[in-house]
Amino acid sequence: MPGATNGVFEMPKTTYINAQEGIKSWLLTGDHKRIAILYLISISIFFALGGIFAALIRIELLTPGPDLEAEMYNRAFTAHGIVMVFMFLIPAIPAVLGNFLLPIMIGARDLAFPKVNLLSWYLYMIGGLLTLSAMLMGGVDTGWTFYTPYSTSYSQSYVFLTGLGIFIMGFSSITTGLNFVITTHKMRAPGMTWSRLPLFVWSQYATSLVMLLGTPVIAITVVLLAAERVFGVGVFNPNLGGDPVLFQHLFWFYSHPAVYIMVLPAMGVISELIAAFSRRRVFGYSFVAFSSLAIAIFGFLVWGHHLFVSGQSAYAGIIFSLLSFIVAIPSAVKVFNWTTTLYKGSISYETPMLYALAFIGLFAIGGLTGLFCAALGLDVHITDTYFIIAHFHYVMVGATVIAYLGGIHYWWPKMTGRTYPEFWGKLSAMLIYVGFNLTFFPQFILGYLGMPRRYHVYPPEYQVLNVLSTAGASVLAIGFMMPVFYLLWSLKFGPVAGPNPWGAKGLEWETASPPPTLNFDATPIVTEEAYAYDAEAEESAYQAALQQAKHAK
Ligand code: HEM
Ligand SMILES: [Cu+2]
Repeated sequence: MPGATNGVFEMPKTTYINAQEGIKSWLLTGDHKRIAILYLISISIFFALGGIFAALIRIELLTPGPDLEAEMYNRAFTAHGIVMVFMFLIPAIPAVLGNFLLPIMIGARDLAFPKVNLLSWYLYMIGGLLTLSAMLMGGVDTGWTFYTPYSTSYSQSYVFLTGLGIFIMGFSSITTGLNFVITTHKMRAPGMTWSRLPLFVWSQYATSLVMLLGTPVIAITVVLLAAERVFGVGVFNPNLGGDPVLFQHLFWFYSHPAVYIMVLPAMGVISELIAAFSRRRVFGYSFVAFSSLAIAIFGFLVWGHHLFVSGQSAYAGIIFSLLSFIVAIPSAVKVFNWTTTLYKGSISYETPMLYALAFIGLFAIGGLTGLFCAALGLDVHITDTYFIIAHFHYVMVGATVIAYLGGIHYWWPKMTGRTYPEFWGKLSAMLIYVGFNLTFFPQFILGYLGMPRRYHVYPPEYQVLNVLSTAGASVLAIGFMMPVFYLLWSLKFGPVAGPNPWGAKGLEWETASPPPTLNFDATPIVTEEAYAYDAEAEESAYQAALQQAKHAK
């Protein structure tokens, strides 16, 4: 609302939101900020849908006996996995926060190819709606991993249509990656050198490389799957002369790097939050920046740790085990650097910071249990159990979703021009933290005790832990729903934020909230390092000393 005021700040008159009016101006926009909002809306809807499938799973597992039919259960967990991975986790941070912030953070007016950016949203929607229509027609029962030959020769479900949807969404990921890489190379403002880039931009850059190099592999894998399923071309089915393990290699050659597509942007968000709320430059900036690239590169060398029990050679197993330990090092470097940044920082505990601190703890658990899985001998016992489920939920929810929400809360005032009520923000962050741990920690124990994944019935001795998990999921669901209400409320009633409500560093805080269509009134010229909080603190200490000296005279 132009002209609205909270007594301190006024809403800017023209912003990217009201620059043009009507639905059409949104659906045909080239503005990266508007496209980010389109993604935000669609991704939130898909997240809710994935949540409904999760609820079905947790309700089934509340009791040892069957509630749903086995067939139905298979379709529910498959739908949950596909929606959450391909329609939420992979696009979430890059497409919403990356789209909105990357150009602003480097001082550019937009991405390099605004129309391609819009195209990538359409590809995402077309692919997503195809996948969704397959679900409405009856869904898929293969699991999100589509293992062959079941998926190509036996499954009676909508594998092809779902695969087509994922194939198309893949191109959305590729075009976004391309846009980000070129924008980061070509469109930085004067003075915005590589060593001054915010760490969020570095992480988006590394993620984009993985998107560009990895996604074509999943695309071709889906094509091969379709060729075998539809035309009977023997690629994966041994009866037709194919090799089923080949599918696992191809699938994980993409899908392991894909877990870094999900977590690298999250790490980028956390670097921003930790710096802003401890008022310090991120410790070891260049280590944090380069560890993103290291993760992107090493992430391509460890896919075989998903094949430890597939019959791959023992030597391959040993090497993949070793390499998997190595890929954890750059992640550990980041955790070390964030923790060190907190040391002697002047920390404040606003909502986004609660998410950042939650991230550090939960990602540590997720990453360390990754090492359990990476240990060849141990993984033979825990593979395909609830231990794996717990591991990857700690990283995908505990890290990625938490960072996404932290980022949404941090940049919400920038995106909308208004602030939300801190009390509700903090309360929901805490409910999410408690609910999340209650849901997923018991699953480590269940898996260690031998409960396999993907079954709809289980022996009664597993029930107590499953009840805890379902109870936790209910708390988690409430925590996730709360922001929908208070964020929507804030759009109309929230106090006007002003350009820099957190007093944070970074070009995005130097322009209006919400920003104008071209982001800045004049191209910014960058003269300082990223997160120059220390310089500011030194300057004010110097000024204070000067004042004192004057008084002493
Ligand atoms: C710290 C480094 C990590 C290591 C060493 C690691 C290791 C592993 C290993 C060895 C497995 C296979 C276990 C099995 O199936 O028997 C696994 C599964 C998995 N991990 Fe991780 N992981 C790490 C980080 C992550 C991250 C950051 C994510 C996601 C953001 C992730 C997501 C997954 C998923 C989705 C699966 C299981 C997929 C499935 O079978 O459905 N991991 N991890
Ligand atoms: Cu992996």
